[in-house]
Amino acid sequence: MPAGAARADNPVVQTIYTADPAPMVYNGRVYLYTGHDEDGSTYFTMKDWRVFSSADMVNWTDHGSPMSISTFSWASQDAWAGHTVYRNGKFYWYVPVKDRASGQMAIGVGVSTSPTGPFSDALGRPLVRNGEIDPNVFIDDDGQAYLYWGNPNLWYVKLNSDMISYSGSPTQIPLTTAGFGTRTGNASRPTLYEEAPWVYKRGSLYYNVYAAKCCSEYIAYSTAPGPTGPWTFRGTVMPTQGSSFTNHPGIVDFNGGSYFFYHNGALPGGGGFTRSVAVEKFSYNADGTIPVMNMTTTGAPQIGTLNPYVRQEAETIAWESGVETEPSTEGGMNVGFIENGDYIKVKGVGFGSGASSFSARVASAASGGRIELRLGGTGGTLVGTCTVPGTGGWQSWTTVTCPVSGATGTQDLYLRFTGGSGNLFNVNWWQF
Ligand SMILES: [Ca+2]
Ligand SMILES: [Ca+2]
Repeated sequence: MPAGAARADNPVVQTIYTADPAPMVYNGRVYLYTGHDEDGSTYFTMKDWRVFSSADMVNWTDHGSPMSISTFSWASQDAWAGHTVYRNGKFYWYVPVKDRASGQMAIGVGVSTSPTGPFSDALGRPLVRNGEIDPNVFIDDDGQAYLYWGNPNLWYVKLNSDMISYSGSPTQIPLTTAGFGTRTGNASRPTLYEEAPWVYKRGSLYYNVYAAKCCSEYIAYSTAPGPTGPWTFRGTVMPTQGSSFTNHPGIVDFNGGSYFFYHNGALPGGGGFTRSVAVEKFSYNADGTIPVMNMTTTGAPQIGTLNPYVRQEAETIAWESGVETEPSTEGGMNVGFIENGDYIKVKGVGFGSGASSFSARVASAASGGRIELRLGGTGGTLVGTCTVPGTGGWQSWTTVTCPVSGATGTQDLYLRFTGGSGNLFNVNWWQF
């Protein structure tokens, strides 16, 4: 990371490349479901999906990969853009994957009783298969659920209340220029609709936000008086920006604000096949239209502060340099691949009248190192240093504790890791 990037909060995740955001609000948190571009990818080489969550929109907890291509025994590849919804105590994750038998793209459904999974195949076969992608589910006020999907067409079908079967037949939404704008120079694609529908209702108005034109894509939207139309083209949400030739929308309201998720190629090594999810906060105009937004490195403002006096996962990160995450034998994820000079930024930590000690759950198959606790930057005020010993294994966990002084008020906390060469130690969680 360049030094200036430490002040940035977009993209949301820096440990891996993420794409195709699908945010979902549940029980006081935003759960962010994404795809995962492999490092160095030169195509949409995607093998698993990822989940992150946040209560404050800036510090995001990594929940790892609770669903992959191997979840669907009938699928061969292409863990592409999905969408998760909650209904009747279960979480349903609709995803496009390649059906091995037919070679066609199809829509599968993962199901779990937890928003972070693990997810299993709800059907053992595709829910629907017509070679098109990008599923999105909307549950209307009357309880009727709709599955939308499609590229190059736009389809919907009415889901039954079990969310894994449907009534009637898949139906095309007419792609008219009145509904979806006019594309020039492509006789087979006369409207701007390209892919990635995101349908929701606000007041009495139905919105469909989608990737427009190609390539490069931008984000446009249409509105309608009902869930199946007739749609009216409303214009641009986000212009073509950000060095990825695709984009993908996801919109939620959370804690009184509205948030627009998208992706770009903003991380080092980023591009059209190595994308990263980002987020902007916005306000609807008085007439219900969506303002035009630009990609920023600032991201959304923080909601409240992070409480350092309860256990916080090490994989709860606003920004980082050099670290990665992996599944922990103690459950959830841990931070690993920590080398000298790597750091984690945790934004807006509410120390209040002051902290007196810091504990961390650590493991090291090497000889350990040190965790420097700094405020405001990697070179900021040092308020404590914890020494991590070798523990005999990368998953052999112990808790270390060290004194802290001078940590008061609300601060950006930097966990700066120091030591010798190579990987130093892992961290599962911490608490002041
Ligand atoms: Ca590293
Ligand atoms: Ca953890």
